[in-house]
Amino acid sequence: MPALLFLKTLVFLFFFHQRLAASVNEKDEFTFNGFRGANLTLDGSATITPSGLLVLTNATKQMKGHAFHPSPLHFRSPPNGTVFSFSTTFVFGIIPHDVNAISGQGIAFVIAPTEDFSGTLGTQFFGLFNSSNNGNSANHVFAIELDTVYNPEFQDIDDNHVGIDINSVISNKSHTAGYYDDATGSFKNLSLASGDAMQVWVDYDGRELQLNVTLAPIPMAKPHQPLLSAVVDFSSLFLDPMYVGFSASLGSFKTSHYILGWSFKMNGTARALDYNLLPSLPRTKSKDVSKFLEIGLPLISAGLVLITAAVIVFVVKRRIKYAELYEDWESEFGPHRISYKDLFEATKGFKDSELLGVGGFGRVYKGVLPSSQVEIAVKKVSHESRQGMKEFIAEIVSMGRLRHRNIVQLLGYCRRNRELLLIYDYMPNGSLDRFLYDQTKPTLDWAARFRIIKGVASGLLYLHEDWEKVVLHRDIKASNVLLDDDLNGRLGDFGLARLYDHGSDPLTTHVVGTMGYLAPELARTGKANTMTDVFAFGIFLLEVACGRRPVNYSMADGEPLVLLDWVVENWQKGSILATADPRLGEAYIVEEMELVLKLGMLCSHPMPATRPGMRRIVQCLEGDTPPPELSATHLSFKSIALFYSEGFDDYIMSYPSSKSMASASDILGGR
Ligand SMILES: *[C@@H]1O[C@H](CO)[C@@H](O)[C@H](O)[C@H]1NC(C)=O
Ligand SMILES: *[C@@H]1O[C@H](CO)[C@@H](O)[C@H](O)[C@H]1NC(C)=O
Ligand SMILES: *[C@@H]1O[C@H](CO)[C@@H](O)[C@H](O)[C@H]1NC(C)=O
Ligand SMILES: *[C@@H]1O[C@H](CO)[C@@H](O)[C@H](O)[C@H]1NC(C)=O
Ligand SMILES: *[C@@H]1O[C@H](CO)[C@@H](O)[C@H](O)[C@H]1NC(C)=O
Ligand SMILES: *[C@@H]1O[C@H](CO)[C@@H](O)[C@H](O)[C@H]1NC(C)=O
Ligand SMILES: *[C@@H]1O[C@H](CO)[C@@H](O)[C@H](O)[C@H]1NC(C)=O
Ligand SMILES: *[C@H]1O[C@@H](CO)[C@H](O)[C@@H](O)[C@@H]1NC(C)=O
Repeated sequence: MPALLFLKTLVFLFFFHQRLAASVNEKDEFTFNGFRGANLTLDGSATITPSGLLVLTNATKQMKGHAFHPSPLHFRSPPNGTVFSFSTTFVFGIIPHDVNAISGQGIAFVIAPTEDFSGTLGTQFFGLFNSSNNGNSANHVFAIELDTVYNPEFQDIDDNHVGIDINSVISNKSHTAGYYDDATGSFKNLSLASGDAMQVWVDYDGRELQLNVTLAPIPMAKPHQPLLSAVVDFSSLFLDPMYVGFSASLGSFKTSHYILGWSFKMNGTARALDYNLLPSLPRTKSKDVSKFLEIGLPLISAGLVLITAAVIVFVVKRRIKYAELYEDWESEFGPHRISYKDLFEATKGFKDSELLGVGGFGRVYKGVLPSSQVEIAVKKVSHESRQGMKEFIAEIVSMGRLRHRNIVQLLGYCRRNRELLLIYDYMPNGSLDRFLYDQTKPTLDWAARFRIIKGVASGLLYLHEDWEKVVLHRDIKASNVLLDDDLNGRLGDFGLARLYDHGSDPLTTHVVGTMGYLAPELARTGKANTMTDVFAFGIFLLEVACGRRPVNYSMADGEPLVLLDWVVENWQKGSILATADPRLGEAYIVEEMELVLKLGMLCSHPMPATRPGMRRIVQCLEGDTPPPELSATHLSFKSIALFYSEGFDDYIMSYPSSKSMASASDILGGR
C-alpha cells in the first residue's frame, strides 16, 4: 500500500511540475480554440467575430489584414544562439464569394521581426512585402503561404498550393494542396478555397534544421507524411525576438479568410486543437450555389424543360380549342364580339345536356356567361364560305342594335373556322311550336295566343317599318317565335337566312325559308321582300289559331293537308270556326278567332299586292280598323299544294333560277 501511495505522490508531483512549467513558459506556448476574448494585435481588415472567428479579410476587395500574437517570442537563446525547435498548428477557412468560386489571394502564417506591415502590398504580396523589398534578405520574414491564385511571375505552380516562403513570395518550396493518406500513402488533393475548414501543422526541428508542413481536412489526425519537408537554417533569418501571426490579402475576387483556432509551442509539439470548441465557419452561399449548380440545376432544368413542354402543349391545345377567326374588318364590331373561350365555358363545352334545340341553321345551346352570369342562348351556325361574311356580320351586328320587346335581343357573335356563333338572350319558355304541337305541354289559352300574335306582329312591324332600315325576317314560323318569362312572343333568328343568300353559282339562286311558309313569288324569283315576310306571317297566324302545321302529312288518305287551302275551303263553305284548334274547345273569342283566320288568309294571299302591310295588320289586330274584305275568287288557288307535295319541313333549298316552276321534282332536286 505505501508503495502505491508513493507512486501516486510521484505521479501527482510530476503533473504538478508540468503544469507549473507550462505556466512559467506561458509566452512560448499558447492555444486558441476560437479567438473569443483573445488578445491579438489586429490591423487592416482583421477582426474577431463575437463567435470567436478570426476574420483576416472579409468580402471587401483589395484588402489586407494581419493578426499577431501580441508579444514577440524568443526563438533563440541570446546572443545569436541556435534557433529552437517550434511547432504550430492552426485551422483556417477560405470562402470565396465570387459566383465562379474564384478566390484571392490567400493566407500566410508569418514569423517576422515586426508587426508593422503597413508599407506592404496586398494581392499577390500577401500583405508581407512590396515590389521593392520582395526577395530582400533584410526582410527576415518567414511564411507558409496558402495560395489560391496562380501567379507565374512568382513561379507559382498552380492556383491551389502550399509554399515555404523566405523573404519573398517566390516560394523556396511548394506543393499542390493536399495530403498523403496514412493508409495508402497516396496523395489526396484538397481545395484550399473550398469553404471547408482545414488544418495546417508547421513543425521545425532546430537540431535537424528540418521544417515540415502538413495539411489535412478536419476532423482528421495529422498525416504522418508531411506535404512539404525542407531543410531550413533559420539562424541568419530569425532575429530576436520574432512575432508570430497571420497575414491575408485579397485581389479582385471577394473572399473571406478565417482562422478558427491556433496553437503554438516552442521546444515541443503544439497542443492539439479541440475541434468541438472551434467556432464554425459561416454557411457559404457560394458553396450552396456550387452544390446547387452541380446537382440542383440539372434537376431543375430538366423539370423546367418538362414543365415548359407541358405548358406549350397545354397552350397549343388551348389555342386550338379556343381558336377563333378574326379579320381586320371585324375590329369595328369589337364590342359585339364574345370570346369563344367564354362561350365554351358558358355552355360547359357545348355539352349535349345544354342543347336547347336543333334548327334549320344550327344547334342552339343554353349557357351562362362566366363573367356576368347572364343567361344566353348560343346558336352555332356552320358556314362554309367567307364570301359576304363581312356584310353579313355587319348586318347581324347592326341588328344587335334593334331594341323591341317582341324581338329576341342579339348580344354578340363569335367566329371560328367554318362556324359562326350568335349569342342571344335566353328565352326560358322556348319556342311557340312546342306549345302548339307538343302534347306534353299545356295548351296555350286563346288570350295568350292572341297576345303572342299581336306581339309578333308588332315586332315584325318594327323590323319592316319602324327601324332605321328595312329588316327582313325571312323565316317567320312558330318555331322562330320564342316565349319569354311572361309568355310574350318574341321573334328570333331574323336575318339569319341572309347568310345563305349569297350563292357563288350565278345559275343558282338560293331560296331561303321554310317550306309551307314560302310565298309563291319567292319560289319563282328568289327575291325576298316585306310581302314575302307577310305571307309567312299569315301562315303563322293560321298555325296559331288552328293548332296545325302549315302542311300536315298525317291525314288518313295520305294526301298532305295544306293548312291554308283547308282554311280557305272552310271559309268558302261558311264553316271557318271549324278550323279553330280543337284543344281550345269553345274557349275563345269568336270575333278574335275570325279576325286571326281571315288575316291569315289575307296575308297568305297568292297575289303579293293583295296582302296588307304590317302596319295595317297591327291596326286590325288592335281593333283600330276592320280587316280588308276577302273576296272568294282571289282565294281559289291550289297550286301551292303541288309545291308541298314532297315531305319536307325545315330546310334550305335552291334551284336553277333560269327555269321557272317547271316541275316540283326539278325544284326539289336542286341541291
Ligand atoms: C469588412 O471589414 C471592413 C474593415 O473592418 C469593414 O469596414 C467592412 O464593413 C467589412 N465588410 C463586411 C462585408 O463585413
Ligand atoms: C494584450 O497583450 C499586450 C502585450 O502582451 C498587453 O500589453 C496588453 O495589455 C494586453 N491586453 C489585454 C486586454 O489583455
Ligand atoms: C549576431 O548576428 C548578427 C547578424 O547575424 C550580427 O550582426 C551580430 O554581430 C551577432 N552578434 C553576436 C554577439 O555574435
Ligand atoms: C516596402 O516595405 C517596407 C517594409 O514594410 C517599407 O519599409 C518600405 O517603405 C516599402 N516600400 C514601398 C515602396 O512601399
Ligand atoms: C490534383 O491536383 C493536380 C494539380 O492541380 C491535378 O493535376 C490532379 O488531377 C488533381 N487530382 C485529383 C484527383 O483531383
Ligand atoms: C518531418 O517529417 C519526416 C518524415 O515524415 C519525419 O521523419 C520528421 O521527424 C519530421 N520532422 C518534424 C520536425 O516533424
Ligand atoms: C528550448 O530548449 C533548449 C535546449 O534544448 C533550452 O536551452 C531553451 O531554453 C529552451 N527554450 C525554451 C523557450 O523553453
Ligand atoms: C530560399 O531560401 C533562402 C534562404 O535559405 C535563399 O536565400 C533564397 O534564395 C531561396 N529562394 C528560392 C527561390 O529558392
